[in-house]
Amino acid sequence: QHDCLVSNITVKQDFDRMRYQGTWYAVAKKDPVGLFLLDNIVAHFKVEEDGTMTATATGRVIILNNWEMCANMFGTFEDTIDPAKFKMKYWGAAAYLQSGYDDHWIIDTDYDNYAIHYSCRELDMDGTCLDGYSFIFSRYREGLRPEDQRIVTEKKQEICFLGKYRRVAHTGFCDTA
Ligand code: FEN
Repeated sequence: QHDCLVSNITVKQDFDRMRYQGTWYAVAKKDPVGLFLLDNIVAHFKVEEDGTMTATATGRVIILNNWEMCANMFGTFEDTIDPAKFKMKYWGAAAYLQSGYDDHWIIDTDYDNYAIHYSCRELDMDGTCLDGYSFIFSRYREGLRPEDQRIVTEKKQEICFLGKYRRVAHTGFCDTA
C-alpha cells in the first residue's frame, strides 16, 4: 500500500461525478516540473448534458517581466474503465498558457468538504512517479476541517507525496477577472 507504485494507488470507489460538481478551492498543492498555477487556485466542475465532465480553473501566474496574471484554464475529461480515473485535456484562455493532456485521478472525496486529486505525468523505471502533481481541494476557501485533515494526511502518504505540498494562498487576486 505504501510502496509508491503508481499502479497500486487506490482511488475513490464508485466516484459520483454529479456530486463532485461545483466549486473547489485548492488549499494545498504539490507542483509538477515546469509551468503551473501559483496560488489563488479555484476549480469549478460541471457535468454536461451528455454526461461529460468538464472543469474550469483559475489561478495566479507570473509571466515574463514579472507580470502577475490570472490564468483561466479549461479542462475536459475523458472517461476510463475506472470511474475515478480520467484523462484531462486542458488548455488556457490565453495563448501563452501551456496546454496538455494529463491523468486526473480522484483519490478520495466526501463531496461536501474535501477532495484529493492526483496526477502522475511521468513514471520512473521502478513504477513510482517521477513527475506529478496533486491538489488538496476544499469546499471552503478557509481550508479543511480538522477531521478531514487526518484523512488527507493519510492519503498524501499513500500517494507518496507527503511533505511535498505547499499551502495555496487565497488573497482574492483572481476573484474579479
Ligand atoms: C485542475 C482542476 C480542473 C481543471 C484544470 C486543472 C488543471 C490545471 C492546470 C494548469 C496548468 C497551468 C499552466 C500554466 C502556465 C486540475 C486544477 C484545468 C494543469 C501550465 C505560465 C507561467 C509563465 C509563463 C507562461 C505560462 O502555462 N503558466 O510565462
